[in-house]
Amino acid sequence: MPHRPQPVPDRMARVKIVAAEFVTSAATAADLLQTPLPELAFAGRSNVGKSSLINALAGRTIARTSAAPGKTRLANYYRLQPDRGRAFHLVDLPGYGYARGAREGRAFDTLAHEYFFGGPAGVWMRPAIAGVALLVDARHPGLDTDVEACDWFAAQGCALQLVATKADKLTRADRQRAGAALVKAFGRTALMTSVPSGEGIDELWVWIAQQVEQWTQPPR
Ligand SMILES: Nc1nc2c(ncn2[C@@H]2O[C@H](COP(=O)(O)OP(=O)(O)O)[C@@H](O)[C@H]2O)c(=O)[nH]1
Ligand SMILES: [Mg+2]
Repeated sequence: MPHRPQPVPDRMARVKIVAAEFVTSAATAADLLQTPLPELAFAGRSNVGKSSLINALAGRTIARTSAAPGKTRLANYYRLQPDRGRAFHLVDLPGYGYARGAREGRAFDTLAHEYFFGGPAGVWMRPAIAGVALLVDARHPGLDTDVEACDWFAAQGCALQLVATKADKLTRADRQRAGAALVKAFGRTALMTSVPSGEGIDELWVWIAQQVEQWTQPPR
């Protein structure tokens, strides 16, 4: 089915990225950055397409992608400067749930928890977080690990966007079924995206730009 782009508000449409670069990888809480920039965190299972989506959003290759799951056990920071508005960080959180109960799942739990609550007191939500995009594979709606992650992020009270990836792999019939299954499993609508067709990229930009715009730097 050819992808028909949804209309997006003119003001936000077609964000141009004037600079995009990899900043650093954090393996432990001590490596997590403390900067004055707002952060958009990308979470999801290994191989769901986080790095590919970050490259599509950036309009260039800044994140390493891999057909073999389970490579990223780090939080990777990318700095993006849109043509309008402030610069921000995209934070690619470690993939989770590839092998249940395996080391990777625990690494996600630890680093994601520290990412959210890593302050000296260990009780505040990282003030830099402007929003979380939770990526789920459109072909596998409602996996336990994804639903658990969604509930966990929602409970932290941050702006959360559910993003379904690899929509190009669905037939028209599968697509309708997947959309309904996603709503049933997560209780929210997922934004359908595809890197090869470009579906959903502008819409995701609209959401990101809104979160970055609405974010206010917390008092120090
Ligand atoms: N067909 C299709 N493949 C995708 C899409 N996004 C990612 N992939 C593929 O899925 C694999 C994992 O992607 P990657 O971005 O490395 O996943 P990550 O582990 O979540 O960072 C790679 O082989 C990508 O080429 C998509 O939208 N459509
Ligand atoms: Mg990756």
